[in-house]
Amino acid sequence: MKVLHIPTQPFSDQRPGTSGLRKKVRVFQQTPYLHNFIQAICDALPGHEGQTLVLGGDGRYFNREAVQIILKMAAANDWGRVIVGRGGLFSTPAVSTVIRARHAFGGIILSASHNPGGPEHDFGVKYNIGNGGPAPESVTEAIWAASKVLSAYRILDAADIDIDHEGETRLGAMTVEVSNPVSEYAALMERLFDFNALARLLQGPFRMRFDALHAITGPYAHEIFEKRLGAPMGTVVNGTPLPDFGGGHPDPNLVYAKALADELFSADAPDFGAASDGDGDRNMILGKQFFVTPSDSLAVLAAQATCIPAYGGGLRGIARSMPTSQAADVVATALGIPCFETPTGWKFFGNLLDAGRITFCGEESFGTGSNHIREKDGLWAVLAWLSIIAHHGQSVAEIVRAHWARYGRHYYTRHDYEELSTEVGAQMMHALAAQFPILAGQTLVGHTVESADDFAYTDPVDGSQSLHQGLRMRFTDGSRLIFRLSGTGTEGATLRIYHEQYEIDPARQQQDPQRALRDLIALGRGLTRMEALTGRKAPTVIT
Ligand code: VG1
Ligand code: CO
Repeated sequence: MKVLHIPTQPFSDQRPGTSGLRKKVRVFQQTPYLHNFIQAICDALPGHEGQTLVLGGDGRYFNREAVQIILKMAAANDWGRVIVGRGGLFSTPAVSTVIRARHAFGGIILSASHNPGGPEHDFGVKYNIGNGGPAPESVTEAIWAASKVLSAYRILDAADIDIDHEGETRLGAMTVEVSNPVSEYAALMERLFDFNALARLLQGPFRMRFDALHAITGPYAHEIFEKRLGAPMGTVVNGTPLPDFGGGHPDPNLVYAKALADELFSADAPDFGAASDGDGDRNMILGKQFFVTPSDSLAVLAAQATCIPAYGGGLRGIARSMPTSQAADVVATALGIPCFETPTGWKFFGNLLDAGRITFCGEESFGTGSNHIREKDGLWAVLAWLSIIAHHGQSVAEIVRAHWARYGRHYYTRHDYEELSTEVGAQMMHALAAQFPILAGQTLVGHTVESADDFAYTDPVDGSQSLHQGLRMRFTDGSRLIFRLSGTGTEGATLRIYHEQYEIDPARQQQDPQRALRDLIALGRGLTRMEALTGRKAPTVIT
């Protein structure tokens, strides 16, 4: 088999965003768009020769074709072994698990996560490093730099490989190992959680519904909840991964997981509901007629961590992304452990986890995780919640209300304005930043501005700096209003506005967040001049 050196021209838009490179499927389908990016990854990784790469994706449209191209390019770029999930499938947390368990050099995840799939929608490629986590900015910037100076890519002239049967084959000098995408991950979950206690819960009168939204967690959820824990068949719905996710957004929130939300808010609701996203790293937690905001979820899990065997010794520290509410900070203070505030994106947690400075971390965007891997982990969060429910014998609502009564409630909502024009998005951020220096000390809608700044982060472990990570306003009463542009979209710009307000009085903790936060919401719209500039009267998505 011959290694072909195919001449190519660089593309100018291959800079990875918050989580890998995401583009429309039709962009990736145009040879050599994917080829160039894969070559850039290989070029940016000195020392990968002879090493192991883990490869798989969330099953979205173009997954299988991309796997074949990457296998042939990996062989031509001297990787020693590729561990590919059967059918080309792996969830993001499973890739992280396998990288760590097999001491791989890194992994490639094919997913655009919660973005929709299908010929008209999105595809993505993400590189993870040897700790199992998303490549840090130093690596993503090196990949981008490599993509700009490509003159050729290398690919083996070979037939497609059978990726549907487990076992080993050779591709040139490289070994291809087709492996069960679920087993290593499920085994890790069995080590972390008390599966006997969880089985007792799920085999009793307790009723649970897990909606895999036709994305990657279906096979994992069937195996863990129904097979290993003995939950009744039918506990997991939409469990077969489909290339277009059945036409929906594989995004676990009240808007896109509407069928699940409707069921949990119905008269005959099950006790517990959960969903995850395209690549299985996000989670949404619902109780009977009750929605848990992701920021609260992190705080509750941290406060209750010792209910779970793997965390029985307590937590070293907690980290949250900057726009995530400060509910976790209050718990950290009570526990006497540090709490870190990082920029948005899981890659910023990697160093803190590796250094043993944190045990749990999370993001307001339905992401929660721990030091068991280096990615957020949807099913882990579900198992953690079930463990707490089993331990206390209380409902989700009772657990969260008791948490608020003890630590205070952080009312929280995020409003997304999707598909603005890139120019308008940039203009709004620019105009906001220009107002910021004069805001401190002013009283707006009843809140006095304590500080207003452009968030810059210095990694406490390696000292690396990341600038312009979002515009944040902090008020003297602890409220916050934050603005940032999304780094995962593929069309125009998405502006996210995050609102947070602290309520210590239990008598005032049962309001609808949209109502409790209405003044801050109006302020955010006013400061961005949303309606004047875009005509938009309401956000596209509220979470
Ligand atoms: C969004 C979320 C962020 C998350 C990222 C990747 O990024 O806000 O918290 O880490 O998606 O999640 P952005 O830049 O669009 O706000 V996933 O599940 O799409 O890998
Ligand atoms: Co995801």
